[in-house]
Amino acid sequence: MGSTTSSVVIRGGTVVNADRAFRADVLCQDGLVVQVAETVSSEGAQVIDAGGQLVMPGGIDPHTHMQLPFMGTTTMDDFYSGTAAALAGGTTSIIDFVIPDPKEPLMDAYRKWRGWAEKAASDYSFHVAVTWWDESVKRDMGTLVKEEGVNSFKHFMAYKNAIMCDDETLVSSFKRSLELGAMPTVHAENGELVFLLQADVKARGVLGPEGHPLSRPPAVEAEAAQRAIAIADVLNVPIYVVHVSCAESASAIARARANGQRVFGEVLAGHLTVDESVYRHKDFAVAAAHVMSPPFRNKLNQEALWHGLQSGHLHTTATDHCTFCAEQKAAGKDDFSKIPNGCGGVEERMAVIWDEGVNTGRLTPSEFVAVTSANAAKLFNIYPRKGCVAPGSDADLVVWDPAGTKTLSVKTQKSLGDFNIFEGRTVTGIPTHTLSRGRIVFALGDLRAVRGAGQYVKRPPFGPQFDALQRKATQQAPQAVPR
Ligand code: URQ
Ligand code: ZN
Ligand code: ZN
Repeated sequence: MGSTTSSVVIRGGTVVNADRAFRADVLCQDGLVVQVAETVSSEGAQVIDAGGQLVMPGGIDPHTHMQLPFMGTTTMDDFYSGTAAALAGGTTSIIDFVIPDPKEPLMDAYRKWRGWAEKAASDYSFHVAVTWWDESVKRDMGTLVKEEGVNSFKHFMAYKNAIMCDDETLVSSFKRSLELGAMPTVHAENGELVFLLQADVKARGVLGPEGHPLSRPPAVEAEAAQRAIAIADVLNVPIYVVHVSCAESASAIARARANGQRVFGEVLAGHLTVDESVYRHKDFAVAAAHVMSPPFRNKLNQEALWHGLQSGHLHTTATDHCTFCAEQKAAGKDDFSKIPNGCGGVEERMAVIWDEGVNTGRLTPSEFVAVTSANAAKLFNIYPRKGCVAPGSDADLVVWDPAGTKTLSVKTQKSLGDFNIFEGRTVTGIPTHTLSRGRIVFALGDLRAVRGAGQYVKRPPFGPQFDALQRKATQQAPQAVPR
């Protein structure tokens, strides 16, 4: 079966979208879904037998870092290897991050990252981080929204003396995001507290990876989440909190949403399944391999995160795929605060969420589609082009065998990382075929990712929906009191 063709028919499967599941064949032509019906003509088409399987929108991972220069090194996966790994796991789009150095013009950083991503095998898009502020940043945000199809801006509230932004930047950038119809997003950890706690933990002689979670307790995340939510509330701008890892942050989001505030939350597959015991592993390399921020938490937090997804207070799942090898992690062998932060997962996310979510009854197949694809497409304004199996949508599809099994391992992963945080986990429910804009890029274990075949996905601003918010924001502005 060749890897490219203008026509593919997926026959005999059950289509699962975020709103419903139904028996249908799918005809793809020239990169698009053209027909979804009980039977479709397969004249001149390649045919995939999906009998007994599900046909779902390809996964969208809204949080990856391919080829990221960070903490003095650069991740193992670049935009080709990372997106190839994604396709092998049924994820067909990533939203990565442009992260300007402080004082680096946003447009310069954006052009740099766009160059790096030309090798991508899957479609991709970028959140752009606002890591500093002046009028040129405000101007570049406008250019990015109006000309480059960026509709989300990231803010790191952690990583002091590096990419952390202060409240002035948060307020200025959130306000600008509302003006532009763009979604502000945050990495919510109080970087000042982390900095102090890191010094405190080391002063007590704890220098190994077990010190990492001690310096970033849930309260440090919850404070930042609540602060970002409060700033967004006052400015009346929506906000998306990335990698929500603890019950406290999930509760803060649920409270804000119950008050009618537009707050959205993302959960990593890792935080749903891996716990803080990994940091006490006797082997430095294993403990260090799990150093990411926010850290893996006490197991009790996992049920709170699942409840967030089930209740609709948390909306997307992601991976924060950011792979550093043992040699890179060893930079922190004498000081945990120097271990490059990041773990993999872009290939495993879909199967892990299916196994832990659907097989346990926490999520229906449609809810699985919502949290692995459709909600990210809606929140970042590319639905139903992405995140849906319907005529006119991109033919980004995954054929899913709910009875198939696989043991996840670094030995078989496509990522160039040398560790797998899901090592040894046997999952039931795996992709058998992945189509990227109608091209068969993964078939029965055979990966046919094509370097450079991925396209940059422009994401339009949230014009009309945001207009009402802007009106409310101005109405709330204090009226001049007549003297
Ligand atoms: O903080 C992030 O999201 C980036 C730098 C990846 N690393 C991590 O530990 N999460
Ligand atoms: Zn982060
Ligand atoms: Zn990240």
